[in-house]
Amino acid sequence: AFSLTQYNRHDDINDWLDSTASSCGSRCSIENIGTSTNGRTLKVIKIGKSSSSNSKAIWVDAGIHAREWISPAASLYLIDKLVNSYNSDSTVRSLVDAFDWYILPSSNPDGYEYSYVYDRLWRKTRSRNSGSSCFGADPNRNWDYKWMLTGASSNPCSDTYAGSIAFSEPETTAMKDFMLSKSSSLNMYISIHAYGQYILTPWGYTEDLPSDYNDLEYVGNEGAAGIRGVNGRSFTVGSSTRVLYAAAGASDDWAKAVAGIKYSYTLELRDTGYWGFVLPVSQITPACEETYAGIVRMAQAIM
Ligand code: 0X9
Ligand code: ZN
Repeated sequence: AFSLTQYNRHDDINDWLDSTASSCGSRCSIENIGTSTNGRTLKVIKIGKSSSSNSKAIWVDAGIHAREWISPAASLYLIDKLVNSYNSDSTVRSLVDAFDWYILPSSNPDGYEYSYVYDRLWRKTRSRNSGSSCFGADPNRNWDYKWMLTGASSNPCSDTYAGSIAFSEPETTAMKDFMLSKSSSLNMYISIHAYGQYILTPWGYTEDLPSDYNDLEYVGNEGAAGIRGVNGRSFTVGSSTRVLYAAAGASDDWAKAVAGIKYSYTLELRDTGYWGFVLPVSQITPACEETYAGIVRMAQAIM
């Protein structure tokens, strides 16, 4: 059964998205943006002032990497807040009135279910690779911007296998097609991952910084301040290459360079390695609360 305080199965997440959207009336709608390799539906919930379109929009995806279970959980908490606190919370009301929110909580459902049932530390998708007995590509090395330039592998058995070609995976293809269809309104891209406690900006393919890096850093610092205010956790703000490592073909670089979304971020949620990917259930709520506060501050900063 679905619960915001547990790690949920993919089908339960999608059922909850449908029921949440129908309970929120004209402020919400559901779009099925594609199908995973093994036939699971990629469901985006749109939350905004009305069924008509806002001129500004924010995209949030979660669960690109299968084992990072806190990521879908944090996106569901965000959805619950935006939908169910609209009438009681003036912050929520202003954010829903100002932006269309497009949120995809389960971006790699085959990998997520595989990590749930067979291998807790599975990272990639579950597509077949011709000529190899290893499955899957890294959906965060599969995007068509500087694809395979650095920090990615051409070995299908590697955890950072970039795929046979860019957008070889139906999951990344569905995401990019949808994002391109909304790109004129999207102002911010947020991809939720774990772990390490970072707010990462482009670029991940080079040590060079984007020309508007100061703007991205300012909004990132606002997010980190929002997070710190909840439980005191420190998140490091900086470009992926400079504060983490170089890795090309990731969604954030594509969102900025190709879709033209100025404010593009990868959030690496808690912790810093004690539990790592296997974050205990007891930390779901505090992690979701701090992530929510960070995203609120980032959205307010670009309003
Ligand atoms: O390596 C990744 O894909 C991300 N870290 S994770 O531990 N969740 O796998 C970081 C991606 C940062 N962005 C770029 N390198 N462009
Ligand atoms: Zn990740």
